[in-house]
Amino acid sequence: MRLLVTGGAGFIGSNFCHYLVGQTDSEVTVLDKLTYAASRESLQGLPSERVSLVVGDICDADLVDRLVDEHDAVVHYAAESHNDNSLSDPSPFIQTNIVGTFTILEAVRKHGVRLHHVSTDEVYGDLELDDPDRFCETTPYNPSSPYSASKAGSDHLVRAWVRSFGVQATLSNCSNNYGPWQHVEKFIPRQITNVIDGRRPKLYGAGLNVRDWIHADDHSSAVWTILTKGEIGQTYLIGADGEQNNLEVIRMILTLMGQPDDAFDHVTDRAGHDLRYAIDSSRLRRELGWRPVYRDFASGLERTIAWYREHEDWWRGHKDSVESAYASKGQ
Ligand code: NAD
Ligand code: TDX
Repeated sequence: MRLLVTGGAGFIGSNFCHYLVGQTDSEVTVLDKLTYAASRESLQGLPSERVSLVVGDICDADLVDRLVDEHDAVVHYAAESHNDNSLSDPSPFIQTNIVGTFTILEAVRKHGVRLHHVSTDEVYGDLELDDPDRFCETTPYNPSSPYSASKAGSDHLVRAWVRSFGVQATLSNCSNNYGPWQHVEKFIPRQITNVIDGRRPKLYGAGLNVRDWIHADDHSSAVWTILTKGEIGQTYLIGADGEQNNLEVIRMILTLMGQPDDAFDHVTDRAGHDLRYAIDSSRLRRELGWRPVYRDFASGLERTIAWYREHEDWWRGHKDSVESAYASKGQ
């Protein structure tokens, strides 16, 4: 299969490219604008005869049209992805996440090319801590932030293009990913690199907010499963039963890194901070036979800590500017 992977130089997209090279015989073209969140290094080591990078914008209709025409399927990861940034400046979120997805939809419609659209569980809003229910494919949309609202908008566009124009698309909504190549602005890499640097980890508010963690490799295998076995027009939720509150995660990181588990700071909470995400992925498991490999969050976290220790050159250049931006907001 010749695959066009948008956002393939970002965190999850680059992990997906490594998965494709290791587990399939696909040829891959990455289309990526190389925003602050991307890195060419995340694609280093992949064979050039199977993986190539086109630097460009998913909102560039001519470029997208030409690339889509040259491929058998598009896996669409490209997005502005950080909630905190969407609170400071929503504009690029509307442009890339909504207009960019529209641009891809028009190209796959014209050329009859298969699309898999990668989305997030945040489109469903949040759950109470004691709610026995988890998100499932029929949970109503109720996004809280400009980021999650823009992703919800992109999901609605994909569904409308399936229904109105017969576009051959599937969708997935996944929970919080962790693993290598994640930008240091995000929760887990920020805290790991803080400890490496002798800074104290920063916990928003009381830290009781729950996230449902999945390793990026498991997200990749789920996307490949849906791309190859999923039913057109359907949505699949991806999750690995990894609920942890943020306080527990910071304590785990500190302990795994040999520090006292109370050596962190409480900082200003995120505006509109979603309380809890939790995914019921039973449809994906039952209908398509997918299973996560990383079942033990602590050992996945330990490997991720080791990766950030070994790849300081990769994240070092971003660290000070990320921390100054957070500090200016009291975070
Ligand atoms: P990321 O920010 O690490 O990477 C996004 C990539 O998209 C970057 O390489 C960036 O350069 C590229 N990009 C941004 N705007 C672009 C544009 N206009 N044209 C071309 N490329 C552009 O994000 P991520 O965490 O890897 O997330 C990837 C996808 O997965 C997103 O769609 C996100 O909504 C979704 N998702 C993420 C998570 C998570 O936990 N990170 C969970 C569920 C779903
Ligand atoms: O320093 C921090 N301290 C802190 O307590 C940061 C950066 C975050 N947090 C909290 C906020 C969240 O409750 O940690 C939790 C995780 O924060 P993020 O890493 O920013 O992730 P989140 O907002 O949950 O969104 C992530 O998962 C869903 C991705 O960034 C999204 O792209 C994805 O859709």
